[in-house]
Amino acid sequence: MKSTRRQALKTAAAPLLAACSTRARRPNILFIMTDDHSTRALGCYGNTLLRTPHLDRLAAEGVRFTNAFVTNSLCAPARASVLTGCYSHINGVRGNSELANAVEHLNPALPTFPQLLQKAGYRTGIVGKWHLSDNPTGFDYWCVLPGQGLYFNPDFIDNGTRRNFTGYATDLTTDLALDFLRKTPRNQPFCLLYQHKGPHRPFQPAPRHAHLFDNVELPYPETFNDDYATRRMAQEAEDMRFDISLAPDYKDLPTGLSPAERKKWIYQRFVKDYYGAVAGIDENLGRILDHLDKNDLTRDTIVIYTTDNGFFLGDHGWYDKRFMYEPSLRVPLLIRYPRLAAAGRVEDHMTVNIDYAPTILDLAGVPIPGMQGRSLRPLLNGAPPTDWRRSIYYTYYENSWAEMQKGAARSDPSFQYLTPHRVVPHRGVRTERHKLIEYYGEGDYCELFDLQSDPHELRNLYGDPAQASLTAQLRQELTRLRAQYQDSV
Ligand SMILES: [Ca+2]
Repeated sequence: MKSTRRQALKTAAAPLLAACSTRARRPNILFIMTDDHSTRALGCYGNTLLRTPHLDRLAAEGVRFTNAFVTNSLCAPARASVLTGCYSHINGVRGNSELANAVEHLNPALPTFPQLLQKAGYRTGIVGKWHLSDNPTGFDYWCVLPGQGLYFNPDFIDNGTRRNFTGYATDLTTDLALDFLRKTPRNQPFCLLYQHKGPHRPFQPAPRHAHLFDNVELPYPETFNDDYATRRMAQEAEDMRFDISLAPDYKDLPTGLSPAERKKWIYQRFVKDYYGAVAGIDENLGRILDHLDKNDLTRDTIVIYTTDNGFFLGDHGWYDKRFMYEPSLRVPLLIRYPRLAAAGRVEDHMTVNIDYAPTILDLAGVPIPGMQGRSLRPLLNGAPPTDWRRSIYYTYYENSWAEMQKGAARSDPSFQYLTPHRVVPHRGVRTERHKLIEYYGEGDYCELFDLQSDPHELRNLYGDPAQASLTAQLRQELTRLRAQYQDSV
């Protein structure tokens, strides 16, 4: 009854809104998030083999961010940070909770940007990957994959009811998105979260994209044969290595290969499947952009493209994410909004995924509640303020956090279980040039990198007397950021 009345009021107000000048027009929001999309796998970020014409179009018509980072490089926590504009210790989601039977809930006291937009009269929807333990709230329409979901013939939870769909998840998610767009009244602004499962592993490209690279030997990252010298935690992370942990996944792995040949064989298969999944995303993005064009929505729709976390696509001989190292910390970020942002600009200022919620609210003209991120509006219109952040704060916990608080040792078998890929929880600070990482419970073991002279983070400088002053400065900055973000643990 209440929603019917609200709807009636919205409908009655619509002609008045339409009569306002274009300046008062509220933009539509199309927030596109994929899963584990490395910046190395987009044409507009420098990949010359994988074609991503529609992502490249967004970059050419919008702003491409070169220093976009995440708070906590993992699926569920990243999604919680995006929705709330807050770090994990504030929003309540530190890990992928299904792994530990310790379900973490999004802090209900925190508003999310879809909830606020819905209250402000937007038609809100989410389709595809959700990956939080609670059902979506703040959406007029939601149809999401349960957990990670499947690539082929997946179930979706359609406004609370589980239904099976026939087809490929990336195509189906796009069908749902287009359906939402078609059903949105022209006089009502929309906010759609269009979130793909892909390219999360195990990758399964659509059959039409499964053989794009059959006759190509893909190049290897510069750090493919990293020996992990000077980085003890990297050395311990064996469950992320192409040469150790992935072999059981490939039943058709040829016999008789040397260890080096086997590692390369697995890499080729892995990345080709990954690229195939990305090709499906790009192709489907084209369907969405076409719809905006054909319905005269392009100028008034803010399109944001990003992913939940970065990914080691062979960097350091690894797959997966979690570490604060650059390939995992860094994400693609493209924002197109013709009414505000000049086409084709490249923006180097540092952004964090807690910025998206305040940005969207700001551009929609909705007051921003106490969120920890900052609106990217001044970066979009090419007028960065002099006090823009010069450093970012990062934390990674996974599900071991509760166990660590109880005093569990890292050698405890249960603890190992609770830390998939054996990445030790850590936190750190990254400035424009340096990075300091502290590993929880590891005493005076830390890592310090000079990103200018060592962009691949191969030489840990921590403990070098020549770096004492720099280390002290970075520690001070880390302390300042922890106070700013109210992280007292
Ligand atoms: Ca992810």
